[in-house]
Amino acid sequence: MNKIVLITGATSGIGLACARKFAANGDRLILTGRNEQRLEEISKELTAKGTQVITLAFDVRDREKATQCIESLPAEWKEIDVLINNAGLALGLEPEYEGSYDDWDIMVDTNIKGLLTMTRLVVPGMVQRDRGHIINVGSVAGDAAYANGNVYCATKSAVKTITDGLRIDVANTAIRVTNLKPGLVETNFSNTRFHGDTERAANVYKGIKPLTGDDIADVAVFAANAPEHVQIAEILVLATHQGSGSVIVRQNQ
Ligand code: 8X3
Repeated sequence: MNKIVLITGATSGIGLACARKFAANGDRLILTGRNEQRLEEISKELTAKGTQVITLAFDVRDREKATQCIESLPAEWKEIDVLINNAGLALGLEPEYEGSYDDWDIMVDTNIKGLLTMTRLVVPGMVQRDRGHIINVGSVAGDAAYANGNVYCATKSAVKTITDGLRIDVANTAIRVTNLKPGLVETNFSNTRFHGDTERAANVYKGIKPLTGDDIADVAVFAANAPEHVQIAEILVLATHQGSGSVIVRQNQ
């Protein structure tokens, strides 16, 4: 059935891949992100292929703007079937005792508090309708800390607990809650983590075939389209030569 899917952080990486895959699946999309121009370009691309798209430009850290944007949706678009809490980022990869306060604030405000804001804004309607699905993009980084990952790993660990908590709190409804945990995915992720140091970012994917945003989006589409009695509670998706968050076996190195 044609669903209304809201994707945060839809302008790049896993979010953009989800936008394209859910569009191809015949769904209607509400795409959110900070970059209004990119949102418009993506909307044009998908609209040209027959997808109905609404774009909302806001930063999930801005609770007031997020609230206004969700409230501004036309009545029929407010009936969101799938919320994909994808907006999130890693900033920095250094020992915890040397980390940047600013990087920490941005990660906590986006990965944890932004996800909570979107949940708080969208899920009450789902509860009222007794229908819906929340897919939170967690990470293998949330399963166990890896060297220098400290605060980023902690935010993804929080995503796991917040996702589990929500699943428990809506277990009396038909709403499903999924923690989708990617491993090594080649997107802008490392470039952002290293504050634009492209060489350092490229090294992350050297000697291993990483996952793509499409690989993760395929899994999101699968989870969202599972039969109604099937709740994909948690999925860990790793690159084949990745054993865990910290074990990556590189070829020809
Ligand atoms: C992204 C996966 O292993 O680079 O969350 O932290 S990892």
